[in-house]
Amino acid sequence: MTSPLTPVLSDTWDADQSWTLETYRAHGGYGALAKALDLEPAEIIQTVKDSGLRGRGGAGFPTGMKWGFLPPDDGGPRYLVVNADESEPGTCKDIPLMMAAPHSLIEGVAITSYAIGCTHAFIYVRGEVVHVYRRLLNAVQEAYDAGLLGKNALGEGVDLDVTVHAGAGAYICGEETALLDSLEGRRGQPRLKPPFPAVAGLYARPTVVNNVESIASVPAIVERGADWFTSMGTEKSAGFGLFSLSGHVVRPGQYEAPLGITLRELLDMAGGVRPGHELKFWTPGGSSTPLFTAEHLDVPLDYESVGAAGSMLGTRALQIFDDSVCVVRAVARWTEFYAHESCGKCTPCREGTFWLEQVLARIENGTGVPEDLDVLLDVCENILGRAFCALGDGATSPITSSVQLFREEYEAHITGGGCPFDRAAAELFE
Ligand code: L3W
Repeated sequence: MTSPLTPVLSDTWDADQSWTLETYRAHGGYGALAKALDLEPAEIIQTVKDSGLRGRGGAGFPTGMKWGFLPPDDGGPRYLVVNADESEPGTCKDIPLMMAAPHSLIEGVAITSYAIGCTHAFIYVRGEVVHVYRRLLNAVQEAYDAGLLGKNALGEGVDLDVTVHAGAGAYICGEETALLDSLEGRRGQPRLKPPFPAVAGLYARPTVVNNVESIASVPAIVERGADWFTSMGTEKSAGFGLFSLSGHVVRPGQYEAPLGITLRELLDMAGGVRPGHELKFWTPGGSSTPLFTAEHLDVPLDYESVGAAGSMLGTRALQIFDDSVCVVRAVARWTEFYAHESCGKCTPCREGTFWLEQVLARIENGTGVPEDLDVLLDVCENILGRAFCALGDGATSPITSSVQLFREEYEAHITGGGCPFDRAAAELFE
């Protein structure tokens, strides 16, 4: 059987000192930038549009279309901001990418900046991951020293400065407008949209905000062409992506594969669920996406199919939970996260996540009452679509889907006065 894997982004990750400019160049790195600088900016934008690349940060918005939303050049600055604030529970693809191949991101930043007419780009990285911050700082310095960044980069008369900025560790700063507020030195809280960042973003100037993986995909698209990219994946979900398998799986890690692959195929490559156990539930795209079960093993992991099956592809963070796991405990834990990370700007999310956490805690510890399930669903209904940003909606996804899929398990906690599961058995295994 030929492997369904398509290593492109992860192609050099196992190379010796893969993060250095020398290794990256030895594998053809920065060839796409040289090619891009011979093209007109509009040609690059058209190639990315034709490739069908969709945002890899969770929403799946078409990347080339987003670039195309920038207003015509008025002589003032316009910015590229890379959202490297990976914080969604289970999502762990951008950090390995930046650790193993920071130059693929920097090359993508350089090409994108040239395409959109930006001379100062920012990479906003999560504050807690100091090792990534350091790696990016070193890689950016290497690129400056090699003349790939700075004034007259590559001798082609193109200027580009890149600033790596570390946030202070708040999930909300992964929301693009909160990220921009944080980058401007304010407390990170989402802004009202519209105006979208493309029109009024950083310092109220036109700004493209893209995820790390989206930008790192650009060099290969420019180098190999839109047709190559669309030859993988599905018609509406083109190309490949990093699928992050974690939890009760024999070989967790990053599996780079075409969109449309199934969890069954990925589990085949990852050694399956841990021996002696069955798959119980999983997240297709991080904790903000409705849960799936073993019934969804053959759902193609593309935006349309996952949506039609009632969830979201999100960040392709596939967290695998086997039959030893109490779903109430898992959902309560995620909800603690959302309540803790709610920025407090809007009432539905601030108050709603607080009450969801309280109700789930009492169900889990055995003091829940039969009405609690209705209370949970009612609070979720009052958050969904009423919160200021996607954090509120995301907090409701694991709750509503788990009550739908595992209602008896919630009821068993309430009628049985506590958790029927053996917690020790649910621990992750080596
Ligand atoms: C100009 C328009 N731009 C939309 C742009 C918009 C943004 C992008 C997508 O949420 C999801 C969320 C999480 N003119 C535009 C326009 N845009 N219309 O398109 O926008 P949107 O609002 O659909 O999504 P979002 O607010 O970016 C992201 C899901 O991702 N998620 C969370 C992931 C978390 C991380 C992390 O940890 N950093 O990635 C997981 O599933 O629930 O649905 O750029 O400006 N007319």
